[in-house]
Amino acid sequence: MDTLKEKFSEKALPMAVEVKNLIKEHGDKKLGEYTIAQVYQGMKSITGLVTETSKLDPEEGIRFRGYTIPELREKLPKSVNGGTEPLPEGIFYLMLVGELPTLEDVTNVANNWARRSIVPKHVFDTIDALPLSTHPMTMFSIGIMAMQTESVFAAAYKKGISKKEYWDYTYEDCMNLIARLPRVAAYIYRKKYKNDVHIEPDPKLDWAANIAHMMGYEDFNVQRLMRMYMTIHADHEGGNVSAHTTHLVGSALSDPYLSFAASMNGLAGPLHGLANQEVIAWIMHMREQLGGGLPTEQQIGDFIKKTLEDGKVVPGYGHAVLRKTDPRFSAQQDFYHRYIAIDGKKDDLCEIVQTIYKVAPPILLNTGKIKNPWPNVDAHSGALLMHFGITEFDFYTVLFGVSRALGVLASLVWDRALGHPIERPGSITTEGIKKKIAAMAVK
Ligand code: HAX
Repeated sequence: MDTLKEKFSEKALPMAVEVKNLIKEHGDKKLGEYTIAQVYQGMKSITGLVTETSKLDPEEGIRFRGYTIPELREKLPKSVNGGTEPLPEGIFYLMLVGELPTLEDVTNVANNWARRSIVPKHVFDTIDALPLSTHPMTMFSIGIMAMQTESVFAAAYKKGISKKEYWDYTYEDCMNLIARLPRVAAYIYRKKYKNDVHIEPDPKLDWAANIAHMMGYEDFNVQRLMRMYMTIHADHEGGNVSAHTTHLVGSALSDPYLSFAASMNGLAGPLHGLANQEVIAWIMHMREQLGGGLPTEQQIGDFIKKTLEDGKVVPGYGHAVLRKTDPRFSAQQDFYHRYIAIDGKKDDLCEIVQTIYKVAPPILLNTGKIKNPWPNVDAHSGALLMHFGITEFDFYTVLFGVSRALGVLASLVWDRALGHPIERPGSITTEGIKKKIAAMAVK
């Protein structure tokens, strides 16, 4: 058994017993009540899931196992080659076992993933069979599905295994999948945008730096960005579409490949992960309409108002849970000011992102209906990638997906270890709701 798996089993297996007892002793206690509006409007704020890896506070933002993003940028181990941003191997370790890793722990995870990183040829052949015009997220999801042939969980289940062993095979699948995703993502990138000329992984590089390398970017600042990007996008508690889908599909004992591919189809929606591509498309459209150059505050304000008048959403703004500026947005702003906007240098697109941040919130607030007028993670990420020459913005959600694997797959291993059952919430018809309202009026 590898050291991480051993450490996980030492934590998770006693906790599985504890959770069973907790349900037995306290299972009938109430956690809350909910309203008709919540049932119609996406179950917002109804606590209906247990997720161990992270917790989202509406005012403060995400905490991974209790640590905020600024704390993690400081405390997680960095690359020994002059790294200043956390290695994503570290946040995976933290989410999986609940402890801050040492540099040695992180190196062990990196070596573990490197050993598992070979992608079978038929996965590339499957992607190659798609028209080049296929959206990168569709290619990504199909690539993950093609890899399902490798599922050790599915193979073991077919042979017949005890429930007690589910987590073990799930762990193997999740580790293999995380190890292989960078290669699949980079393959899609090079196939679509770089004449189908591919770059082999560099065994000396860490997981995130290897993504940059295989995409064709060797600049140290791109490695730095990729490490931060992969860390901050990793998890956002359990109810968001990608995390919840992994959990839901996994609850049917679908293996991690099936569960994760399903979640990527959710991440590909414009109200979720695709918003990072939409933000850049929206800004480009605005600049095009204005004939190029740096738009003024007034022009940006007018464009936001026009977007709203046209019945469209302003991408990168709003959130189903957050009610303040997303700390993932602030981390990226900090990255811009720390590494790009130095010695009098400026980046036009990043500057526009800062101006939108000034102008958009009061306009959105003024609509009287948007609950969160502040930027989310997607408002900034594309501008940083564009700065470093990664201009193919319909690819951005794939990068988000590679990072999101860290959180949702760590959670899936926990789901299997804690023996979470199949998910099956109840539903009601509008007729049924009307009857309940009538009955309440009589009382
Ligand atoms: N622009 C215009 N209208 C918006 C808006 C925005 N940025 N955010 C919310 N609204 C609207 C909603 O569409 C809704 O309108 P209707 O009543 O006419 O249906 C109303 O305001 C109330 O919505 P809400 O309660 O504030 O927001 P929701 O929880 O329903 O939705 C969303 C949250 C993130 C989907 C929403 O804010 C949105 O569409 N934002 C733009 C897209 C985006 O940036 N998505 C990425 C979110 C973060 C993420 O998951 N990243 O992966």
